[in-house]
Amino acid sequence: MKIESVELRELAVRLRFRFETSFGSEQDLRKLIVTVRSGGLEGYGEVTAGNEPGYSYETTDTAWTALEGYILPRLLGRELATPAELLARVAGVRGHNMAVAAVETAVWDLLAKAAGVPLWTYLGGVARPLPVGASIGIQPSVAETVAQAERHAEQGYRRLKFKIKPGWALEPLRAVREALPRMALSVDANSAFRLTDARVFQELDELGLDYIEQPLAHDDLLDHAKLQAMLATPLCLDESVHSPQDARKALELEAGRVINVKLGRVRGHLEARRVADVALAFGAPVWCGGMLELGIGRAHNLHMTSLEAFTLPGDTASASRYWDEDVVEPLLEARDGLQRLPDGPGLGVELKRDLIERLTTRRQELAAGAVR
Ligand code: OSB
Ligand code: MG
Repeated sequence: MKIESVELRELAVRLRFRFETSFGSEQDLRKLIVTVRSGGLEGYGEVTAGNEPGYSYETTDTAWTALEGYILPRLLGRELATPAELLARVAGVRGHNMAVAAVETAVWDLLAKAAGVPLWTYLGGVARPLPVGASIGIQPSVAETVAQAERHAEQGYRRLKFKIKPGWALEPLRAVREALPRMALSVDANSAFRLTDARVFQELDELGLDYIEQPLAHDDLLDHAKLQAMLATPLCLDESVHSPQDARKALELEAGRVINVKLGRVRGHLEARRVADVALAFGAPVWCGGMLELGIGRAHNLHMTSLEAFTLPGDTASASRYWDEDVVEPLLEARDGLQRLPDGPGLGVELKRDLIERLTTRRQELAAGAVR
């Protein structure tokens, strides 16, 4: 398959709610979508970076720059038979995993379409209903947190995850646990605490949480291992794991016992599958994290979640939870906390081209031969 051209588009989209985490708060998002063209077919990918470098150093703008300046010039006009060849061609680009993942996942979509099979089949997944949970941002009050928890539990979500930060952890979680004694619950600190805050986690340890996600610094496996040794609740790593090697080191050190896999963070489907394989070898459960994706990224998440290693509910909630209108059809909706795999070749979703055109704020077409 020869990559003939790639279209980059930036879309301005508004979340149905303001999403607050320990690293910031956002509602108006700038999203990049990538279309890769080859042999009359199109593959779609989505950049999962935020507007600001809060979760990761990558942003919408760094992803555009990396794709235009360094990643796409290494791919345009090239004959690529497999995603492994794509990764080899961009091996000289250190980091910028979310930018690479957008085109890597688009190429998987293309390859699956060329083979005439759904992406989950091409990835080696298993057709099954996919249990999903909801990630609930920091709320203005404990009462609002409990109300959100009850609403999402009623909608059938299989696990509720609450964003926490120093000063906002014990009180809201104790209230939620009291309201929902048997619900699967977790928390996500997005790296906001230090080992000297261990007391907070020892108190959370009493609430029967499924796991505590990324309590400590993004690059600190050592202190995560020290904290894990003090707790019965498994720690789950998100920001700390960018590769299969990171996963191995984390699990070998017991810096955590669960891994959140995000396509953007680990460079795409091939590396995500390798992270899942490492976790499987350690007996550590994995689940698919979310990055407030539009339908393209959401569909990729569902296909990835079809892999057998994904045994815990993911963050891939209903599209309508996030957006008044999504950019793909069909709408990816969970029913009773279960998402279904889209069928049809590749991603199995169609772009709503008129809507995408209306949301577009920046567009660029890069063609083989037209760039260096
Ligand atoms: O840490 O999982 C996270 C969103 C943006 C950045 C980081 C995270 C999140 C979420 C939202 O938790 C998950 C979702 O509902 O898409
Ligand atoms: Mg997280």
